[in-house]
Amino acid sequence: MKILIMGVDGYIGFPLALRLLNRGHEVYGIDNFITRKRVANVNSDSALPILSFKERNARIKKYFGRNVKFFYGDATNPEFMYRAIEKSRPDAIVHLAEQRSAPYSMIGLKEANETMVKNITSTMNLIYAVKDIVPKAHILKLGTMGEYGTPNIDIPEGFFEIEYHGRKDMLPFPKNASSWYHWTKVHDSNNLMFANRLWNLAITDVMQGVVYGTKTKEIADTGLYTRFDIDEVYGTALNRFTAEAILGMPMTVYGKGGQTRGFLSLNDSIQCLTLALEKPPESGEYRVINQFDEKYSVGQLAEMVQDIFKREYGIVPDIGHVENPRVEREEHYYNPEHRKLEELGYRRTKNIEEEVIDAISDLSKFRERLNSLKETLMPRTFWRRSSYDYT
Ligand code: USQ
Repeated sequence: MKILIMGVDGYIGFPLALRLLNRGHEVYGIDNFITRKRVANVNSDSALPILSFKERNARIKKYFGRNVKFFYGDATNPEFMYRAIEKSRPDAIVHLAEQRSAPYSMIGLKEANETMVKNITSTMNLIYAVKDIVPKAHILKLGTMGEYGTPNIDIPEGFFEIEYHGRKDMLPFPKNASSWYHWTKVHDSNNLMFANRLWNLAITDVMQGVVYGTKTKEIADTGLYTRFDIDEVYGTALNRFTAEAILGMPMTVYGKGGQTRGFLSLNDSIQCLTLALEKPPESGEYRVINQFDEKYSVGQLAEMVQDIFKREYGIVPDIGHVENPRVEREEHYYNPEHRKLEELGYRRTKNIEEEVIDAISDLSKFRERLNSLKETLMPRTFWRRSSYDYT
């Protein structure tokens, strides 16, 4: 299959390219390296060293015999998107090219607007370019489990049957996100659903949980590492806890720590995306997949990291309960369904503890680098303080 990955330089995009090449697909990629710039702007960097994309692509050639056919450009530029789709004429496009940090979107009005405009525009550009150039292509769009929020009832995969005043219908499950970033994904989902109704586009909207880990089976040497962010803006819960414990710093559990989410290892996220590509929806179908493996509260994850350190290294890292910078429920019901991936053939590769041990081993090779990121760990982006910065 010919597959175009938007955001091929990112945490998920890069290892996805390796997997797809490994499975014999022809891989095209788009990126404008904005994540590298945005992370540098908050005085941070990937905790694992990563090469420039040019160097990475040379390394890919060495291991896979072929490399990614790369287009440098911005997915929010419609001319660029049309050109890239026209030149690649893909069978499927994976859209991973959005601003992906909830805290970044909550820094202030500038960042909120940037996230709104860029995320929604890139998806609209993709929709129109596919409709006009390759209307049979499969759009695989990365949404988030955070679109649903934390309702006090079970969460279905996209749609549910509801009865109201004696009549029934199958309707989209109500969305209730808790950052501007997560709301952009809700708006994208609405736009994709409508595009499907208008033009019969084949779409998979992936509601992905929080991804953790450093490894996939194709990451054969340090030159193929994917980025790994641990700062308060770009790092996510379990990856941050792992790095904090290595550094001997208290793990930053926000508030009561009862916030429960769906989690998935990087390797299994790549497995799921590959399955969705190789088993596409019917022509004209809008398919929603809840993509996570197991649910945990952040408090449980910190305890798990603590147990691993105690057992494997005889060290007991602290769990620090810090003031929660976010506006979210800290204790709540959480029961999302996730059957579709198993129906497609998904099976977990390693358990969560094995993945964390692998991550500790990778990160420990770069202690100095980790040390240099210490200052970026404590939360500084407080949801309620978000405002317009005049400077
Ligand atoms: N949290 C902590 N301590 C930390 C970091 C986070 O307790 O040091 C808590 C947060 O308060 C939140 C939960 O962990 O309750 C998840 O936060 P996160 O930063 O790990 O993940 P989130 O902001 O939700 O966003 C991440 C990705 C995003 C993706 C989303 C999937 O950055 O791109 O869409 O996970 S999900 O959470 O299922 O919506």
